[in-house]
Amino acid sequence: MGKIKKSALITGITGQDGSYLAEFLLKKNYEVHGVVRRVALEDKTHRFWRIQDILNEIKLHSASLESYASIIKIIQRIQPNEIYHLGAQSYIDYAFKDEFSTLNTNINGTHYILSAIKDFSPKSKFYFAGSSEMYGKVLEIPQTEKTPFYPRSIYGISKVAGFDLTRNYREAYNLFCASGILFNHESPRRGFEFVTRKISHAVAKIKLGLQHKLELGNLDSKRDWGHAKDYVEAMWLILQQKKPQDFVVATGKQFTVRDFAREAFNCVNLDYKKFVKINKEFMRPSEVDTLLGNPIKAKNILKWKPRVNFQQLVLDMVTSDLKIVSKQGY
Ligand code: NDP
Ligand code: GDR
Repeated sequence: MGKIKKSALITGITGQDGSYLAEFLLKKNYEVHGVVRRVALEDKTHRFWRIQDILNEIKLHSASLESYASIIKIIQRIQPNEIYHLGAQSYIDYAFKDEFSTLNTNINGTHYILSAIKDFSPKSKFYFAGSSEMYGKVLEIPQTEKTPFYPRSIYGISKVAGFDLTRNYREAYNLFCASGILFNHESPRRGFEFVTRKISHAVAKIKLGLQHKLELGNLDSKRDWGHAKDYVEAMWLILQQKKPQDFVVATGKQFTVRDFAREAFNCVNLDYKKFVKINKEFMRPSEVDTLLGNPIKAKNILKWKPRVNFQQLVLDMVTSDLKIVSKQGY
């Protein structure tokens, strides 16, 4: 008799991380389930671009993170071994513009899933997508699992609440609930609204003569950037531990937005200074100036380390966008 397959449920499976995680788990022979919004099911071509190649291998369920009833139904029916809660309103600039729905989706969505696990599937292991944005106006450099949080946006506040809920369900109900505190991670599948993809996509268009300038906000902001493919492996490792614990997942190296732009333009032998213009519209009301993680705990306990460095990440994104723009013309 063959080994029984492990099952995993991913919220946010249509997003950058969800799509890489689904591929990673399929390779490990998991039965992969994904939660998607009903609107996504109605517009598969646009909404499923990241999971197009694996659509036949995964099972999709429509539910809303705003509806406890819809979440219960899925968790009760599947009783997955592992639940990766990645679904969230994740774009910080947008969170400033629509605070209420960001809080509603990110906090209630997390609470609904935890509560459904407690009542209907207490053996499911739960992963929460925590974020370096929780450190916000950093109180220590570099940031570790012990650094206090000081969020600077509604998004950051919602993630601190999700992190606290996760810890509370772990401690109060003895469930396997753990958070990864992931620093920025990017890839050719990054959404176009985030600064790295905005840059790599613009570089491709400028190189091909389809765009002439790139408008950005704060070029001095510093981030610890890794590759999403490496980071989804850390999520899985966190749920393979004997006991649930929280981990910082980062590269331990820091670069500015300017460095990213310089490197991306260098990939196509252009000078970023000739194309990048500052537009105050892209500045935030309260900025997170600097983020730098210390991934030593992940290194020692999870035996995890990033494989892709900053230069390789930038090259991967620019190369991919050059191919896409050459083919599609935009
Ligand atoms: P994306 O923005 O690429 O994906 C977000 C996912 O959440 C999408 O599948 C989206 O679905 C879904 N979603 C958004 N709002 C709702 C909603 N109201 N109801 C149901 N689903 C919803 O994010 P990433 O893949 O980059 O990030 C994954 C998670 O990790 C997020 O929680 C993010 O906050 C967190 N994180 C990300 C980091 C990063 O650098 N990438 C760093 C630290 C944390 P749809 O396609 O239908 O819009
Ligand atoms: P971030 O990512 O806010 O760190 O959140 P983003 O790429 O949006 O911003 C990074 C930094 O770049 C500066 N910046 C600009 N940002 C955007 N989007 N557009 C611009 O034109 C621009 N110019 C400068 C920003 O001010 C900021 O300092 C990401 C998300 O994935 C979150 O969900 C996740 O939790 C964190 O990373 C860790």
